[in-house]
Amino acid sequence: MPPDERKLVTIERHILDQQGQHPGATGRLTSLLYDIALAAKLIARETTRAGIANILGATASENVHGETQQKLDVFADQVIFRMNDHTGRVCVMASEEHDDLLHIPQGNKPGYYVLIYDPLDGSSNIDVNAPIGTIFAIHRRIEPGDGRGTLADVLQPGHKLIAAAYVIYGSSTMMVYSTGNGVHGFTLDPSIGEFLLSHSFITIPTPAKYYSANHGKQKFWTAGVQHYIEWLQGLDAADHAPLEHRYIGSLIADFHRNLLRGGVFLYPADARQPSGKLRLTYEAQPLAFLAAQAGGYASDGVGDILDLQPKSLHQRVPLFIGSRDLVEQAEAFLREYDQVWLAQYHTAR
Ligand code: P6P
Repeated sequence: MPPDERKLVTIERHILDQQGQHPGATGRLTSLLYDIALAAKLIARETTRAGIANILGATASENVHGETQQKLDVFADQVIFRMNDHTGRVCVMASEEHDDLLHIPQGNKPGYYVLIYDPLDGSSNIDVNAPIGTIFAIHRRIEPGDGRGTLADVLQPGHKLIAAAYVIYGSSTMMVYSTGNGVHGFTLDPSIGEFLLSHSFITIPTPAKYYSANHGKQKFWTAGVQHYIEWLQGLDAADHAPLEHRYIGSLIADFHRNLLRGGVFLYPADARQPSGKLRLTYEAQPLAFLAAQAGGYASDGVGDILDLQPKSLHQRVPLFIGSRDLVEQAEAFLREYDQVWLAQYHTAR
C-alpha cells in the first residue's frame, strides 16, 4: 500500500493541506469543501436508512426534466442548499432538480463561489438499491463583489472550474474531489462519521478494462458510434483484445469504476436524443474536470467538454469520458462516419 495510505487522514485535514498548495488562499474554498463533505455525510446517512426512514420511493412531484423526484433526492437537494445558503461563501447555486438559479436568501451575504450540483444522480436506482451519487462543481464568481450571483456566473466553461467532487453511495460511501492538484478519494467510516483518505492521486490505469454504454439504445446510435462500439468489442478487422462491458445505469457508479480500473463511459447523441441525455453543467463538466486531473479526457464526440461554453442551465451534451485513448478513438470514429450529424451538431454546439 502506498505509504501515505497508512496515515489516517480525514478529508477535512486533506482539504486544509490542499489549501496550503494554493498561495494566497483565504480558506473560503476550504470551508466550502468542508460544508460539502458534511452535506455528503448527512445524505449518506439517509441513503443507508432510506428503507427504514420511509424515505424510499417517489414523491408526487416531478423535476424540471419531467422525471419523478425520488424522496431521497428531494432530501439531498434541500440538505445541500441549506448547508450553503447562509455561510457567506456562495453567491448563487444551481441544482439539477430546479428550473432556475437558487439565490442566497435575503439577509444572508452572498459570497465568492458558485456551487452547481446534482443532488442525487441515478436516483431512479434508489428503489433497487443500486449505487447513486451526488456531483458538485465549484466556480469563482465572474465579477467580484457581494451582490447576488447571476446566470453568467453559473454558465462558465469547464476549464474555469476551481474544484469538483462526487460522492458515491455504494457498498461503501466515498467522496472523490480535486482542487486542481490531483484526484483524491475518501471512504466514509460511518462508526466515526469521518471520510478517511483511501485513494490519493488517483490516475486512470492503462490498459483500460471496461466500456460502459446502454445497448438498449443501439438501434438509435449513429454509424460512428456503432463502429466505435464494434471496435471496443474487438469485432472490427483489427486484432485487438475486446474490453469488458459494465453498465449500471448510474453515471457516478460507472464513472467511478472506470476511473479506478480504466475504461470509457459513453452516452452519445442518438436519433431520439440529438444532444444526448446528460447535463453539461451538473454532470459532464465536473466529471470532465476530475477525469482530466486523473490523466483522462472527456469529449462531446467533437472536442473537449471543458472547452464548451454552456448556453443554458440544463443543456444536455453527448458524453464520452474516461481513458484518454478510448475517448479520442470515439472522436476519430465520429469524424470518419458521422459527418452529417457532426455538421448539424456543430451549429448547436
Ligand atoms: P439510461 C440516471 O438517470 C442518469 O442520469 C445517469 O446517472 C445514467 O448514467 C443515465 O441517466 C442512464 O440513462 O438511458 O441508460 O437509463
